[in-house]
This record gives sequence, C-alpha cells and structure tokens, in this order.
Amino acid sequence: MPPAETPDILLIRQTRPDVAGRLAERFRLHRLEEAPDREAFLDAVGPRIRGLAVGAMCPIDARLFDRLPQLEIVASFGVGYDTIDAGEAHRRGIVVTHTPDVLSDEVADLALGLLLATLRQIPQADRYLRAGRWREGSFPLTTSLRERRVGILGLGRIGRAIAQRLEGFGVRIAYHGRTPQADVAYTYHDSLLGLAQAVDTLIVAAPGGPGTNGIVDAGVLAALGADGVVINIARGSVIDEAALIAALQAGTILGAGLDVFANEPQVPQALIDLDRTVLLPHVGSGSHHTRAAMGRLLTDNLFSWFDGKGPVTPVPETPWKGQR
Ligand code: 8YV
Repeated sequence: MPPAETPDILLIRQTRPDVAGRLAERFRLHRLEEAPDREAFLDAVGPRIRGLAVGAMCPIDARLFDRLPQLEIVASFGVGYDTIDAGEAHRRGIVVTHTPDVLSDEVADLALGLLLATLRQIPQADRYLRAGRWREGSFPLTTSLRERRVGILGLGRIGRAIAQRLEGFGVRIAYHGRTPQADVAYTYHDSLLGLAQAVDTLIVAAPGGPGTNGIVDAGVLAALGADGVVINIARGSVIDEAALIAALQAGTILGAGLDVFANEPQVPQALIDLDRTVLLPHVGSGSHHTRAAMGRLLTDNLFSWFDGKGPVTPVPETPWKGQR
C-alpha cells in the first residue's frame, strides 16, 4: 500500500504499460476506463485526484475540472493539446504539460514519406503490382516532387523539421504562420491564401484549435491549382474536409496525403473512394522509439511536478512561470 501522502493520479485513455508502470512506482493510480460506472467512480476518487495522465486527443474541460477540485497538473501524451481547455486550466491554476520535441523528427519523417507516397503514388503502385496488373502494362506515370514549390502551414517545431528535410530534396520552400521567423531563409507569406497562390504543394503542420479550424478552405485549395497537393500531419480540423473532398472530386486539385482527419477514427468514404488520396490512421509519431520517448516525457512531467521542481514541458498557456 502506498503511504497516505502519495498523490492520486487519474489515467484517462492512457494505456501504455510503461507509463502506468513508472507512475505506479510513485503514485496511487486510478484508471477511468476500467471503472464500470465512470460517474460513480469520479464521485468516489475525484476529490483526491491531484494529477491527470491523459492520452492524446482526450477532451479535458471545465466539466471534468469541476469533478477534480484538488487537480494540480494535466500531463498529456502528445504535442497537440487542442482537446484540452488550457485557458480554463490556466484560470484554475492547473498546469498543463505536453510532449514536444521528442516526436518532431518522427512526424517530419512521416510527412516526407507521405508527401512522396502521394506524389509518386507509391501505395497505388503497390496495389497495382499485387493485383497482377504489371503483366498487363506499366504503371502510369505520376506527378513529381521535381520543380514543386512547397508551402508549409505552421513553421513550429515539426514544420521546421519538415523544412530541413525538404532542403535536401532541392525544392523551393515557403511558409505561413502567425509571425515571420528571423532565423530561416524560406519565403514568408503573411496570409495563407498568399502562400497557397505561390505554391502547388501545401504541408499542414499547424496546431489544431479554434484559431486554425477549417482555415484550409475552398479558396485556399483552389489557389493551389490543378497540380495542387495537400499533405496533413497535424490535425484534421485545420482543413475543411468537405471542401477538400469537393476539390479532389472536381479535379481542382490533384491529390492529398492525410494522416489526420476531422472526426477520427471516422474517415469519410468519399476520401477512401478517391484514387488520388493516400490515407494513414494517424501514425505520425507511431514508432516504438518515439512513443516510448513521449511516455517518458509525460511521466517526467508528473515526477518533476510532485518533486516540487515544476513541469518539464508546460504548454505556453500554462500558469507555470518558474513558480506558481
Ligand atoms: C498522438 C499527436 O500523440 O502528438 C500529437 O499531437 O497527435 C500524436 O503524436 C498519438 O497519436 C498518440 O495517440
């Protein structure tokens, strides 16, 4: 039995055994998903909970905070925290942490893989061979990364890692974000539409949330032109999915490579039916190496907090500024 002063931690959609195992060494763990009656469970343990360990894309809001009056910290698994009401957490003095940096290279690698797969139709060519169609004739020629102008929406940690990789491919790189960045040589556009007009390939690396909801809209897609290709490794919400489907169906853009969707794990049948899409089940950070690093960083945040050393990787909105 842990001593009485052992902090109580609630796990929500956080099922990695290494995370739970490490937390169990130090904390008293409660697993929301294992409770037969979650409301009764929250009534019983909620008043004691001081920390949350949550899976990615898990809704954490005022309603839950109301049930957890002793809550000090929400440690989230993933860099994106658009499903956590960080502003409300701030108002209540609750620290929110995420897992940046440790996944940037993995997600950027996948973005480049998805870009090449979409342009050169790698999955389609694989399906062609497996269906025995090579014997009937060569696979059709594809579009190319050669001579493309690539725009990155969101030059944060992951956007930068994508840009660095693209430099090796010898393509022109431009970007749009809230502010121009002094330490990069890529061309800045102060509007997304301006970026889309200047490029034919758009890689979405901007965070989700109200500020970016549906900003890749019909006008932006049309501006990419008939050779336009969209890659999204960020959040499905950033793209107006209905407008994307309409543009692909009408041929006003050429293709899309998507690792994320508006309503995961639901993927619109229209996207599946299109041959010019490459669709992945949100696997950007999904390697053993990177998910283990994310798990360690999540647990480091909780250990550090309850050791009185503050959070390791707080989100920008969090009340932590060196001291509470
Ligand atoms: C998820 C992600 O963490 O980091 C993010 O924001 O979306 C992913 O890395 C991953 O899908 C775990 O569920």
